[in-house]
Amino acid sequence: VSNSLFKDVTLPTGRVYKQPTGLFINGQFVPSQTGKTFEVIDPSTEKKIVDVSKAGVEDVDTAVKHAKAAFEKWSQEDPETRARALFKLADLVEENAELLSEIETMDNGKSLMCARGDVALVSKYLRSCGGWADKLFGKVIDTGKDHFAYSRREPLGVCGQIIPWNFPLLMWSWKIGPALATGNAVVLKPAETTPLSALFASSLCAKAGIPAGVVNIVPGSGRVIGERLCTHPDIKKIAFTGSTATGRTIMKNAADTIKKVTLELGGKSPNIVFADANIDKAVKDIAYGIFYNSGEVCCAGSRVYVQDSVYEEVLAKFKEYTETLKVGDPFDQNNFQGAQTSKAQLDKILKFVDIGTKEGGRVVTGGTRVGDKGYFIRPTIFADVKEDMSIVKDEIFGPVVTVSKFSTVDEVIKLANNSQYGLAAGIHTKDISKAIEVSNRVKSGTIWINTYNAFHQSVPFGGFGQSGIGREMGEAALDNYTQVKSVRMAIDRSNL
Ligand code: TXE
Repeated sequence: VSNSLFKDVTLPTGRVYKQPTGLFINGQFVPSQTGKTFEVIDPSTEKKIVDVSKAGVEDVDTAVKHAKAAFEKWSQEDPETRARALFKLADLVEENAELLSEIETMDNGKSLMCARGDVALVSKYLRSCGGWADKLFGKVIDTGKDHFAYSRREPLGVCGQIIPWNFPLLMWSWKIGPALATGNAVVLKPAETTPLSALFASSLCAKAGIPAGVVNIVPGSGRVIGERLCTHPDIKKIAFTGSTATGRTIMKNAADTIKKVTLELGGKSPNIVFADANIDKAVKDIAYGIFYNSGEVCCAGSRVYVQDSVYEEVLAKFKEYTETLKVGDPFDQNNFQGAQTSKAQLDKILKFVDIGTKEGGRVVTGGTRVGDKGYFIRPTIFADVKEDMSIVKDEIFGPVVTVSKFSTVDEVIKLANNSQYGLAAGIHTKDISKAIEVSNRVKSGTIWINTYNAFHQSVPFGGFGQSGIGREMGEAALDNYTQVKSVRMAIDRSNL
């Protein structure tokens, strides 16, 4: 290990820490074989934080080789050993929670409040996965008196995992947690813009008792090493979170080796406010639904539908509340919203605002960049939108929401389902029957009633339609990382 791969980084809080900047392969931080690196930028200041080693195809191949060897032992460990390691890793994340939150805020631009929420869920989720490790049950199957039949759940092998930049550490935990609990080994690629928290957190693996080679982290290009993960013959499964477009490419690339594929993709989630809702609470929920994490949330409630009799009231209150949300330095706790993650994302969002205006949408508030240093944008509300406008159809992935009117339950269900996506939906009403009826008929993987973005480590999350395949968190996540083996034995009565 080269100590030069651990760099002193000063966080905006003044705290100095050692950031691992190498590839994490077989329990060691190592430079890439080509020696190549890439810059990691702080999106709030546009300044370079550090250079990180850039993995190439050959580094992925090395990581897979070690992961394959490590899998042979790890998959044979007692479930209790795997549980203990995940519990310990959860404890270590908790012990380092403030540091990890600060790293995440610096690297992603999200407010410190958001980052703290993420890190809290990371440790809860890892602990929850530890709890599942010794609860992988098969079934005894009655196939008649002449045989004994049962099923068992076995791990897949080496899993390739590709994660995005909006929740870098949380996605690291959603990926490695269930994979390790079920006895797999992983090679994980963080997003190019946000590799720091996953590298730091993975450095805690050895202390947690996770053997070298079980977790490998390879920062680098999606098109180069992301593709290698999808085509490598020794990788048995790909788990991906990111855009629907890249999800399609991943499925195609994984096809030749018939990899198991799970995908958590984009969304354009409807958030429905009925006239009988607690309006003041609903207004806060729809604001939180879209502006939380600077709108960089796959399940963001980006299409708000308001019942006609309260439309004007909700719109006025939504505007008023939104204008109280401060944008700026994510380390300043008066600010609700930090920076967008990258220049590319900022430009994409501003382009959508421009398109929305040209299409005839009315900007009720926001729509502009804040300052000229750092990728900050004001929370933006569009009204007077039509269903066929691209700002209503396409995922913007920023703090931009459209508000439209509806009158009946049937109408709003039709509007809600008018999307290729189906990740989440929100329903705000005091009427229980209405809430249940609408939640049954809206086609999405998660429904939040009188709340939004309300994640829990035990509740499965994933998409209908083009929002994805498979479910993360809860018991459902175990299915992504296990395969069923059936055993049937003849009963020999000749010696009885
Ligand atoms: O996403 P990509 P990008 C959406 C969001 C955003 C848009 C573009 O709308 O504006 O996608 O963001 C890796 N083979 N979401 O370009 O490409 C890449 O390196 C294998 C929604 O950043 O999906 C990164 O690690 N991997 C989403 C990861 O895929 C490839 C979160 C995600 O990048 C690859 C992120 C390839 N060919 C973006 N190309 C959500 N649903 O949460 C790229 N990657």
